[in-house]
Parts: sequence; C-alpha cells; structure tokens
Amino acid sequence: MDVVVAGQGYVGLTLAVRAAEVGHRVLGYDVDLHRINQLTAGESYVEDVTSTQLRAVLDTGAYSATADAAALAGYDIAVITVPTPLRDGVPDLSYIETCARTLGAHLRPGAAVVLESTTYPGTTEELLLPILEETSGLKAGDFLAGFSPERIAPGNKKRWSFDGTPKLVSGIDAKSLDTIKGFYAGIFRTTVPVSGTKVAELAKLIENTFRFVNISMINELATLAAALGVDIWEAIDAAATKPFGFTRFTPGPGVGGHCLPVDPMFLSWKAQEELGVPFRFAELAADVNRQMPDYVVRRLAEALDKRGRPVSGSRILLLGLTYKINATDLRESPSARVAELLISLGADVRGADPNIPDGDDTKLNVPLVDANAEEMTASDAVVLLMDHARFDLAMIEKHAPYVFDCRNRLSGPNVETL
Ligand code: SAJ
Repeated sequence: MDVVVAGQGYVGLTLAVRAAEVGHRVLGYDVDLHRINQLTAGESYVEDVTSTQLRAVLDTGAYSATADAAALAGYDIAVITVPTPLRDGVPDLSYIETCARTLGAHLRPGAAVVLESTTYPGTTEELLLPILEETSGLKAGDFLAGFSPERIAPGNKKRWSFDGTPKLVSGIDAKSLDTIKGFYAGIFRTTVPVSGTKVAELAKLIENTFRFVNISMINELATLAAALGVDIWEAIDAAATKPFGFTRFTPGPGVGGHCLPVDPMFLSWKAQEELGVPFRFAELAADVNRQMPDYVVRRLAEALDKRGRPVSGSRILLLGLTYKINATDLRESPSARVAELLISLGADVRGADPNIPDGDDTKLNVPLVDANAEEMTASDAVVLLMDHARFDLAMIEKHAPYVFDCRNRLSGPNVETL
C-alpha cells in the first residue's frame, strides 16, 4: 500500500522504515527540512534505526522522505506520529491539528488515517475526525480512521524488539478497525484490537501513569528510608524476590523524558477540564518526582557540610545528564534542575555524559567535561545521576573524594547513596 508516516521522529521513522521493509511504499513526511535532508542522505538520527537500514529502503525506493505536502497525494494509509507536548500543564495538540489538515487535503474515500501520538481519550473522535471531514469534504465512514498508541522504549530493543511489542489497534467503525489491524498485522507479530479509539487512547495513558505513580512512590519511600536509616535499595531487592504481584522500580534524581512526566498529565487535564475533578494520583506523583532534584541537592549539601565544605565554591561534577540510563535524550532530564540549584547555591558545576551527541551540549546549563580521573580528583563532590554503561565505575570510586550515588552502583567509604 501507499503509506504516509507524518512525523519522522523516533516513533515515525522507526515505523516508516519497518513498513517499507515489509513491502509498503512509504513516504516519510516531516516539516523539518533539516531532518528530511538527513534522511534523504541516508543518515538516521534515531537510536532504533541504523543508517544501513535506512539506506537499504531508500535504495529500493520503498522509502522516501519529503517536506512537500503535495507529495502526499494518493495515500492509502496515513499514520500521524507528531509530538504532543504539554504547555504549562495544558496539552498542545497543534501539531496533530496541522498534520490533520495537511492529510485531509489528500484524503480519499476508503483511505485511512491513524493517530499514534499520545493524547487524552476523545482526541481521535472529537478533534481529528472533524478536521479530516472539514478539509476533505468527506464524512467519517467514507474514510477510515483509528488510534494505535506507540510503545517504543528508546534504546531498549534488547529487551523488547519493535515488531515483538504487541500493538493496540482501534477504529471508528468495524471497517476502520479491520483495515488498520490488517496494516499493523503486517508489521507487528501481535496486534490487539480494542472496541474503540477512546479505550486505546486511555490504555496508553494507563501504561505510563502506572510507571510514573510507582516511581514516585518508591522515590518518596527512598527519602523516608534514608531518614530512618534503612537501606531502601536492599529492601527493594528483597521485595522484588516476590514472584507475583510486584513490579520493581528504583529511586532516582527525578523522572525525565517526554513520556512519563507528560502522559499522566493528559489525564489530569482531561479530568479537570471535563469533570472538574483532579486526577489525584498524577498530581501527587508529579509533585513527588518534581522534588527529587531538590532532595538530591539537599543530601549533597548536608554531606559537604559534614566535610566542612559549603556548597558555595565547591567544584561539583554531575555524571549522566540525559533523562535515563544509556539514553541520548536530554528532554525533561532531572540533571538540569540539579545543576540549576547547585549553581544558585554558588557551586562550580561541571557535567560529564558520553551519551550526549556532539553539539547537543548547547542545551546544557553546565560545561561538559570528560568523565576521567583528573576531573574526579579535582572535584569536591561527584554526583552519579545516570549510571550509563559507558562510565568506568571503578575509576570513579577510586578517584572521587566523595560521591553521591543516585543509582546505588558504587561502594566505598567515600560513597553515599540516595
Ligand atoms: N525511572 C526511575 N526509576 C525507575 C524507572 C525509571 O527513576 O524504576 C526514571 C528514569 O531514570 C527516567 C524516567 O523515570 O528519568 C522515565 O524512565 P522510563 O524507564 O519510563 O523510560 P521512558 O520515559 O523512555 O519510557 C518509555 C515508555 N515507553 C513508551 O511510552 C512507549 C515506557 O512505557 C517504557 O516502559 C519505557 O520507555 C521503558 O521501559 O524503556
């Protein structure tokens, strides 16, 4: 089939290349010309798509990239994989709206539009369909539509492959569901049809709210356990020996990324907007997680005080600045808040992260240095925020005069853990 994937980020590009590999003729559409030029040149900027894979589907013509909306004409299926950010707690669906107008202009009877972007329940039927009808002149039903949430865990393909992750599918009517299920069944080993788009939209939010709330609970427990003098890490390991009814989460310096801190707030906004009631778990979890960077700085200040060193004027090295272990993404990373607080207290702060792509350090609020013995020795304190696999933990233990370890990876007389 002729497939358009609108939005060529880590979700859209991964889907587009897989769809091309299984035989569809795929057009990767994005408004970012720089991205389109990189793709056309065979340069992948997405962790789960190699440039070799990209070049292979470019060479056969199965995949091509464009920023030209006119090129979209004639699609059988169009998948929307654009960002849905929160702006001051309010969902910004403007990228979906713009994309829907572009796709609507080329929507033909019998063609399908699938929304994958994470959003609150009701978006497909209350926002997407009216725009598609208005811009195409067709009625929903003449064209097909549905929602199918993305479930990509960036950089985690060793645990779950892209096509090995079950894919939820939904449609506005039976024909839509059948067509959309058929499309994804050609790409994913398992497709899971649900009764309607709102169920699929809510399911996605349940998945990530579950994580967000449980991480916040373990974060709060970590602060209590530290004050009680109980090793939270050993207690979690002990609890995790329970083979049923338990999912292991670990404390950290905060919850970053553009999924977990964002997705639950879609539900929170919808509940308040439509029902006038708060989604209390999301609000509480956000509050706890948001305070973790401040907690880390408080613990560090206490440790430095004990060593007769005020934070002000201390040289502090932050290890692991991206939002999660082994990730390259800096979005919503707790490291930025930790750095901001330390700088406000007068510390001389540096950062080290081998995962940050060259040139991305412009988004940092601290100078980037190498995680080497000299930097460790020259620091008054080192904070292990993200325990990237590329860090030499033994070297850190050996050369850092003091380490505040947020990941329980280090040991020694100079190490304290969160
Ligand atoms: N975090 C903790 N403790 C934990 C787990 C995570 O502090 O026990 C922190 C991480 O350091 C990070 C944040 O939470 O700052 C989010 O971590 P995450 O493991 O949830 O990673 P994300 O945000 O990339 O979540 C994505 C989600 N995937 C999709 O939405 C499709 C999530 O559902 C996946 O479970 C997750 O990847 C994954 O498992 O990699």
